[in-house]
Amino acid sequence: MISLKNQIILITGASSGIGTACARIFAHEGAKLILAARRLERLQQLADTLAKEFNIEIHSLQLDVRDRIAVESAISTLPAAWSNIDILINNAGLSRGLDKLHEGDFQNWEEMIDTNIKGLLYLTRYVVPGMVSRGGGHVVNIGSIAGHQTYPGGNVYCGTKAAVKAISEGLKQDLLGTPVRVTSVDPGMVETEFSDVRFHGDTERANKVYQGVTPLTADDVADVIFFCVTRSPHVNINEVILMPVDQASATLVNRRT
Ligand code: NDP
Ligand code: 8X3
Repeated sequence: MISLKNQIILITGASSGIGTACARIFAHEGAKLILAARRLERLQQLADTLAKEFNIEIHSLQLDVRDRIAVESAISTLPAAWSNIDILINNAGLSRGLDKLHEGDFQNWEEMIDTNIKGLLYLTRYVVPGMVSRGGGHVVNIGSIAGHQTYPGGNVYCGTKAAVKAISEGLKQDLLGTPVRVTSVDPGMVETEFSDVRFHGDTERANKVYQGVTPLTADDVADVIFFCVTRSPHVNINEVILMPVDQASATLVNRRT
């Protein structure tokens, strides 16, 4: 197992859910964290808590990953002590709506495509060259079971996560001959703000997603990501699918109520 002490880890979407859980598990190991998301206040609160609890350094970045120029500027203007990113966790992402494709909302589509695909590409494009030239690094993309199996109403979200799967595979191929590692971590149902965001704040509808099942927690996913990034440097975990015991596929869920 490799140590994460003083490793520089950039986590997108660190203000909630899986991103926050990753920040906590890496902070516990003494990593130096760059936390990125749009909600700066939340990032700062998290940074204050983790810095005090684990005595580590944290750099917060208010960033909308959909804005290519902002991503370029954020990465190119990192202070020298933060610029050699060792691990990139491409976690920022969202679903919007569950409409049939032929009734879909264009704004929802654009938000998902711009965040889940283009945002992930921008971060990768601006961070990975440094990893290649320094001779080491690891990119972890958060995909989904939705990238492997499509479900009714999932159309565009599932398409974005299928794209993440293809992009992860392509990046691994393009980095062959370098020591840079690429992993896709693809969860099933995880209870976070995900469904609240999908249903635009309709909490009652969001809560129904997790009714009668024991979903994964954000910590469960962070634990798997931690495992992937701490393997020996010659080991690349290409892809991990994890889901709750109560879930067998994107559509097959055992509900007790
Ligand atoms: P949350 O809604 O709890 O967290 C999503 C995070 O993404 C937030 O921190 C949000 O921050 C950030 N984000 C969204 N849009 C942007 C943007 N344009 N720029 C920067 N940050 C952004 O959901 P999860 O933790 O569940 O989601 C994390 C990842 O896991 C996503 O890629 C999701 O698709 C994936 N996933 C989730 C599953 C689940 O069941 N929950 C299952 C499989 C995969 P802010 O709003 O402050 O910008
Ligand atoms: C999130 C899991 O099944 O809601 O990617 O699409 S699912």
